[in-house]
Amino acid sequence: MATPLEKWVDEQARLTKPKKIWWCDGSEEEAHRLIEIGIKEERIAGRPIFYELNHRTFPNSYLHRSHPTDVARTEHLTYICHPDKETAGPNNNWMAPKEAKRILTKLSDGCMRSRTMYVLPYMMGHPESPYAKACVQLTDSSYVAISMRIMTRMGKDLLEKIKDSDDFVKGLHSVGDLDPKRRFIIHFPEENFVWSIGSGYGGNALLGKKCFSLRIASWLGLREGWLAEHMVIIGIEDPKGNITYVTAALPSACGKTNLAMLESSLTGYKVWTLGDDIAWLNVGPDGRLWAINPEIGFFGVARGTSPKTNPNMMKALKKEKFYPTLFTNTALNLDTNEPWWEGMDGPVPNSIVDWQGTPWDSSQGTQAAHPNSRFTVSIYHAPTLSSEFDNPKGVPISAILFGGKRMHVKPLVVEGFDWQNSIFLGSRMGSETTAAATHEVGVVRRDPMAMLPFCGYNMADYFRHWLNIGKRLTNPPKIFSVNWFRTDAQGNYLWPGFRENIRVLKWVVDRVNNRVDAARAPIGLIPYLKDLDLEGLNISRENLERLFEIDVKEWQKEAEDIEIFFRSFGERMPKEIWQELNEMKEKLR
Ligand code: GTP
Ligand code: SPV
Ligand code: MN
Repeated sequence: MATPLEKWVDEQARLTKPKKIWWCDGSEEEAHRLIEIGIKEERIAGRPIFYELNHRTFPNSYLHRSHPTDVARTEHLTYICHPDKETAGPNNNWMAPKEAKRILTKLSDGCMRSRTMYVLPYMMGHPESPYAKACVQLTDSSYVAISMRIMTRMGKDLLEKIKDSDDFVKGLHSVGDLDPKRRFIIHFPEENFVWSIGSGYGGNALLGKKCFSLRIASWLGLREGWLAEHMVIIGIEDPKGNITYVTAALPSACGKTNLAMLESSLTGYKVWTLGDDIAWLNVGPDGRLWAINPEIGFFGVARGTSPKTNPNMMKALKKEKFYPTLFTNTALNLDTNEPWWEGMDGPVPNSIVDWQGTPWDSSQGTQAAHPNSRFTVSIYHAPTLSSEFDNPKGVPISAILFGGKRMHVKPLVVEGFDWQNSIFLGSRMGSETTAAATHEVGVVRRDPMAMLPFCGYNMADYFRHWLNIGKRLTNPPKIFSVNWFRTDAQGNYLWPGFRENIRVLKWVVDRVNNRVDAARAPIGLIPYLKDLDLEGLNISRENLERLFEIDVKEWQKEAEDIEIFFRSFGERMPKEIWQELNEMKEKLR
């Protein structure tokens, strides 16, 4: 008798018609075999999947070049198919599930012909964690199979676990013909099912990541009483050796990976890494919020990563290792066979091909590495990995940061007055769009809790859910907004950022431990400058004051924009959030 899993795989194979089915066991030998296939056999649009890089300087590393139209998440092709549109909300694209299946069935008919279907059994979360979830993804891309092995706990043990059960999250993925006109990333939350066709790019194709661990998981969290969030998890160690655990939500390409691996500029302080992209938050029996990272890898932005901005990531990328590391759409230094990108530091090498393999020189005025070029690397290679990383229970969270990329308006750091006010603070976040998704870059859009593209249901219900979670927390974390990106009139960043962000984290830890007071402003609690540790930092008094300036006119405009956004949710928007907005407007008057 076939198990539900075998039956499901068989059905998908009858539709997609692969030449062969390969059940992956997650072993090291298998990873090497898949890389070999990607170098020598498999082709996408006539090109190899992988090119071997210089293993002396970048051990076990491979370059992948994607189709030029397939370089970022495509939010306009991403749908959440609840039975009714209202449940998906104005924050999501919606199609009736039946209609979506009709379209996808047609597109998928024979889509794996002459290709291999890889069956990937994997776990999001530590297998012993009560919060972990079992999943299976089918894909016809060896790049996706290898990436999933780096990013998730993949292995055949899971098949033992699933056995006769139907309780696993399903993902069906095919690169199709990579034509954006035939590209869809479609979620069926009621069925724990994601169906993606036409893209091989990270967030579109590694279905354990944004598709399951945020969009589907956020919906599971609503029903089961927990939260799936676009968050970093870090431990901040102080000079006495005490560790405070903090999560931080920042939109895509706004600094999570950098924050997660921050190398402190303050002596005695150290940041330990637990995650750089996704956190699942549960209310513990102690009334605290506990966080696990369901992933075990980084899919990080390459451009701008350097020994100066993120020395710990550079070490992870260059580490001697058995897990392969992938570079996607970076440039290549032909003299050394090393990956290269803008912002890597040092002189520009002489002989470069760009992310598409075309000869490049800096006078051309084009980009050598794609702005959204990325690396895929195991978290176990991070020199800053927390000793709690594999703790199935996770870590207790004392503070949550909500951030965004704002050249204007937003102070460096602001604390919410209380839980309700803090949920308003999270819901009013906005950020400039980045190259992580295909849209115009640099436009401010509302991005509550950095979850706009990832919340698998109506965001009004999501705000209500956050409010409800607060009622169950007897010892809630404090909540802050942060903005590393405020600029002066010339467009220069006012705050040095990166390793200096530890100074903001230190203030956060001091607030958590009630060591310092804060000033009451209309928009929240602001640090007294005397409480910020600025020892050894070269920053003018003027810049510092501008970092915390609250321009009433700008904020009134901001409030209008927030109001327009909230109105889009109609009657569903919690009245508590409206009340907070109205109070803020009153105070700004
Ligand atoms: P996703 O992987 O897309 O979710 O993004 P992420 O939030 O992990 O982004 P990442 O840390 O890779 O940030 C990428 C961009 O933010 C790069 O352009 C960095 O240079 C920039 N960045 C990160 N931290 C800082 C900072 O403190 N100050 C400034 N000015 N830029 C920063
Ligand atoms: C993001 O875009 O927020 C990422 C990269 O972390 S992706 O996996 O493509 O979603
Ligand atoms: Mn992300």
